[in-house]
Amino acid sequence: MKKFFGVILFVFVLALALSGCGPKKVTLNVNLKDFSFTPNSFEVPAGSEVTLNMTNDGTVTHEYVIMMLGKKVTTPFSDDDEPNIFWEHEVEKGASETVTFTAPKDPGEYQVVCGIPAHVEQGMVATLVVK
Ligand SMILES: [Cu+2]
Repeated sequence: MKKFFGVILFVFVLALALSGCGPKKVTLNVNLKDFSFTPNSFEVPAGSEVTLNMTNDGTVTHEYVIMMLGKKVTTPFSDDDEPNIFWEHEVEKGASETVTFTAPKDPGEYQVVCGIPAHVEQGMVATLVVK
């Protein structure tokens, strides 16, 4: 009987794997510069597994900071903005990194900024559209 349930479980797991009902996977590329994101608009399916290829072509460290839905940075970017961060990653000048994160489950437009002091003010703002 134990073996029977083992087979059932195996078939179930196999069906789940083949049906592709796991999270969608998407890849985004972004170039960080002094002081912009290229591109400056990104689109991902809600809840998807995002692979983000980041290249910092600038002369200083830059960040990719996703704010929570409905939250925008109040310049200057400071401690009061920290609780409103959904996800963030920092890349040193001249470096390239590939990182992954799970996209928000709620559709909407999320503000993306660089959290290094004065970079938002100089134009490091983008949008992540979750569909
Ligand atoms: Cu920056």
